[in-house]
Amino acid sequence: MSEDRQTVFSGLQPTGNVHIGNYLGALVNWVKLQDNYDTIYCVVDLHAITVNYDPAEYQKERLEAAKVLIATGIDPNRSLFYFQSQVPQHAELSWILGTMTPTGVLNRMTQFKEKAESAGSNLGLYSYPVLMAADILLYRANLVPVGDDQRQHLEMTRDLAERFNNRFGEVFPIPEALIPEKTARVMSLTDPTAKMSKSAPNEKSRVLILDSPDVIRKKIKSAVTDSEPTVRYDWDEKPGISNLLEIMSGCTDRSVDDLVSEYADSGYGVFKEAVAEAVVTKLAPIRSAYQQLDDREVARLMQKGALDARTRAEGFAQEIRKVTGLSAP
Ligand code: AQP
Repeated sequence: MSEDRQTVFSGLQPTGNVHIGNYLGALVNWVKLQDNYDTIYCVVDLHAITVNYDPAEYQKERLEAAKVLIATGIDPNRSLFYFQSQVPQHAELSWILGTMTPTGVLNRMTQFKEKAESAGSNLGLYSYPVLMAADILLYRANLVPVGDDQRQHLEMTRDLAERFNNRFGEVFPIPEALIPEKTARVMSLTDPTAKMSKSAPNEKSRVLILDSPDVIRKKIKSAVTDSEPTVRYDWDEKPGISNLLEIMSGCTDRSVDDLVSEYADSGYGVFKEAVAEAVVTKLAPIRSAYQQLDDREVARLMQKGALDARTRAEGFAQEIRKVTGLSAP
C-alpha cells in the first residue's frame, strides 16, 4: 500500500446472484478505482445472514460472489479482497460504534423498515448500518463507491465517525460516498418504480451478470414499459424506458441524450433489441472470465486476502482499543 493514496472500501452481500444494478451502480467504480487508490473490497457475508439461509448453500454462494467480483475485474493482487467474517475486527468495532448509535437513528433507516416488513425483523438487521460503518471506518476509508440505496447508511457512517472523533480524538477520516450520476439506482425490469434487487421473488425483474445472452434478451424484451411509443428520458412519465436508457448508457458509455436522439422514433421493439445487445456485449467477457476461474484457486486467494486484511485491521483495531480504554492492561 502506498502511503499517499486515499483508501477506498466497499462491500457486496453474497445473497444470490449479482445483477446489473450492482454492477452499474457500484462494481464499475470498484474496478476503475483500483488504478489510483488503495482499494479494499469485501464480500460482506455477515451482513447477508440477517435473513434466513441454508448454511451449505451459503458456503457455495459466498464463493460464487467472490468469483463474480473477480470476473468483473476485481484483482486480488491489486485490491485487498476477502470475506468479512474472516476478519473479526469488523464485528469488534461494530460493537464499539453500536454503543454510540442512538436507536432513534436506526429506527429511521429506510432499508431496515423495508426489509423488516418483507423478511421479518432481528437485531442483526436492525444494527446492519452500524456494522457497515465499522467495515468502512476500520480501514480509515476516505471513499466508498456504492449505489444510491446506500446513501442513508453512508450519512450515518459519517455521523458516527464525527461522534467517535469528538469523544476520543481524530481517529477516523470522514468518508465520502461515490455514487454514479446515472445508474445509481437501476430499477426492476418488471416494476420500474422499485429498485432492481437480488432478493425480489420475480427472476425476470433483474438481469444477472452471469445470465446467458438468450436469457438477457428475453428479460429485456419483456421489461415493463408504457403505451406511448416514443423513446424519451422521463422518470415521471416513462420510468421503464428511462431505466432501459440508463442501462444502455451504462453498458455503452454513450450518453442518454445521444441514445434518445438515435432511438426516439425507432419503436420499443427496436430499442429493446438494441438495449439487449448492449447488455449482452458488456457482460460477455465477464461471463467468460467467470467460466475460466478455478474454485480452489479463488478460495486460496480469499484466504490470503483474509490474512492480509487481518494484519492490517489489527493495526487499526489496536489504535481504537487504545483511545477507547480497551487495550491490554
Ligand atoms: N438496483 C441497484 N442499482 C444500483 N446499485 C445497486 N446496488 C444494489 N442494488 C442496486 C449497489 O450494489 C452494491 C452491493 O449491494 P449489496 O450486495 O450490498 O446489496 P443491496 O444494496 O441490499 O442490494 P441488492 O442487490 O438489492 O440485494 P438484496 O436484494 O439482498 O437487498 C451496493 O453498493 C449497492 O448500493
